[in-house]
Amino acid sequence: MALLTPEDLEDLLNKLNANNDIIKGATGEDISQICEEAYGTKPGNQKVGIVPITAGNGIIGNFSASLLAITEYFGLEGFITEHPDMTGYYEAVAGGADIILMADDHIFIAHNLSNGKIATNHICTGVIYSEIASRYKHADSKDVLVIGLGRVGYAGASHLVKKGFNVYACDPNTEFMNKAIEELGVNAFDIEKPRKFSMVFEATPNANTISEGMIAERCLVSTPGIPCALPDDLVEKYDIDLVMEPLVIGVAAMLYSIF
Ligand code: 2YH
Repeated sequence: MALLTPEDLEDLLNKLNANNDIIKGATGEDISQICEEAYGTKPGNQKVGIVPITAGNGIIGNFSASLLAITEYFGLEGFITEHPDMTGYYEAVAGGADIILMADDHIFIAHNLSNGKIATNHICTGVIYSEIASRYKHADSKDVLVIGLGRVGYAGASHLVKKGFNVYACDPNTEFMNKAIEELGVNAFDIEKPRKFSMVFEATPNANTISEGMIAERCLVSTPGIPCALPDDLVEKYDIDLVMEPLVIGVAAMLYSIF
């Protein structure tokens, strides 16, 4: 999985506002409303403790500060612990945190200490980006294309199957592909035989995974992937509603899923 860089996290709330406008135009609802409906929860007066983690590649500049900005954006009080790792965890709990946010290179979790619920960023990101795609108001059918069946893509494909969509999926990894066919019953999308979709959920760490043959005129592409899956010229040519943002939408889903 790609690690975020400090540059990805610059100007985060402006990026969120731009995406929220697109989400609202494309689905009729903004990210808070979609999270509320998807998880059946609302923010309360939870206090969020953010613990920087030094393991592996270490602390990412802007990461904890971004989590604090997101926490506050959704109306919650938060704080970043002075120390990282175990000492920070102790500090967060002793400081009255109801929810702990922390990430190493492999997993990013939100843990609600009051109700015991725990969420991972990869599952929540898959669920919320696929949920956004599935709400496209100009959709021409219940067919959705999922590109990438790693941890995020699989979670999104699973969510869409449960919601009753016809999921077409592709991944160059045949093990991932077979697992999704056997466990979820997705249809294999053959890139040699292109067909056009009005809803696309993309979850790969690669650029240009979306080609002209896959997208309908006027479609919604929902992707947490960095870099962007969609070549710039296609966004204009096909009048695409592109939802793409590095952190806030996934973290919003994590929080709502554990309220
Ligand atoms: O970026 C990551 C991982 N790729 C998981 C994110 C899932 N989209 N982890 C962030 C590491 C943060 C660092 N340990 C810190 O600053 O605390």
